[in-house]
Formats: sequence, C-alpha cells, structure tokens
Amino acid sequence: GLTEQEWQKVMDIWAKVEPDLSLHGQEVIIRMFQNHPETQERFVKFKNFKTLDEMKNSEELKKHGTTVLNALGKILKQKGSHEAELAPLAQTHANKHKIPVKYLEFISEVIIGVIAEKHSADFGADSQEAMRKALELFRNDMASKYKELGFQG
Ligand code: HKL
Repeated sequence: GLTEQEWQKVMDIWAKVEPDLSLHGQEVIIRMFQNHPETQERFVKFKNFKTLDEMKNSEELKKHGTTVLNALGKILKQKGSHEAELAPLAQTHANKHKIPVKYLEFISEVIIGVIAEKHSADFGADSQEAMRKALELFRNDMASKYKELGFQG
C-alpha cells in the first residue's frame, strides 16, 4: 500500500488535473492510441480513426477520456479502499471488453506522462513515484478480480 504522505501527493496532483479533466482525458486516449495502436482496435467507435486530426476533433473520444479519468479519480480518492468502485469496472473490462492487464499498464504510463508534461512544476519525482504506486495498486487489484472472474488478463 501507500503511506498517508504518498496518498496526499496523489491527491495534490489530482487536484491540479481535475479542473481540466477533459483535456487530460483526450490527451491520454490519443497518446495511448498512438503509442500502442493495438489499444485503438478495442474501440468500435474509434478504431477507424486514421489521423491525429480525426482523433482531436472527435467529441466522443474527448467524452470517453473524461469519463475514464473521472472514474479513475473516484478510485484514487478511495486511497486503496476502492472495492466498490473497482468491482464493476473489473467485471466489464474482463468479461465484456476483455482488456489485458498489460493495457492497463500502458494507460498508467501514459497518464503519468501526460501529467508530467502538463504539470512539471507540481509533479516531481516523489509525486510521480506516489502516482505510479497508486496506479500499480489499482492494476494489481484489477488483476486479482480478473483472476476471480476467470479472465487470464
Ligand atoms: N477504463 C476505465 C478506467 C480503463 C485507468 C483505467 C481505466 C478507469 N479501458 O466500451 C468501453 C470500453 C471501456 C469502457 C467502455 C473499452 C473498449 C475500454 N474501456 C478499454 C479500455 C482499455 C484498453 C484500451 C484500457 C487500458 C482501459 C482502462 C474506465 Fe476502459 N472504461 C470504460 C472505463 C469506463 C469509463 C467505461 C466502462 C464503464 C463501466 O464499466 O462501468 C461499470
């Protein structure tokens, strides 16, 4: 788990992300698609986008990015006691979307990269480390749920 100080660092940086959640969300999804094109294939709505402009101009993509970060923020704010939030998410990502844990690792790194770029002054090495640990915890708990559900994510 994380220490109280580490959770505080996670909360502090998330407070900087939240006022512009949709911009961050859009950026995260686009960068995930660019760095890991196999992730784009998982979205019926987005898999036919070819150019960066198409991605940037899509209100649906922006909306999805916002929803994802909003869900993630709710989870982070539980500071590890996220069972109630995580269970339904694990269920859909295992059974319906069939998203491997590896892809959760991709998005975690992208999230850290986007925050680092937009908030360099407020996201130093120790804050980055705290966020990395929080996202690892999220992923590990998703992976345990996957296992319970019989999904070899
Ligand atoms: N999704 C998340 C979070 C994540 C930071 C990790 C998260 C939080 N998802 O059709 C849908 C697809 C979704 C959702 C609806 C779809 C395909 C999909 N998601 C793929 C992924 C990938 C693989 C590219 C990754 C890494 C990923 C990671 C939250 Fe994800 N996702 C949804 C959601 C919510 C906003 C919706 C599902 C709503 C739900 O299940 O409610 C119980």
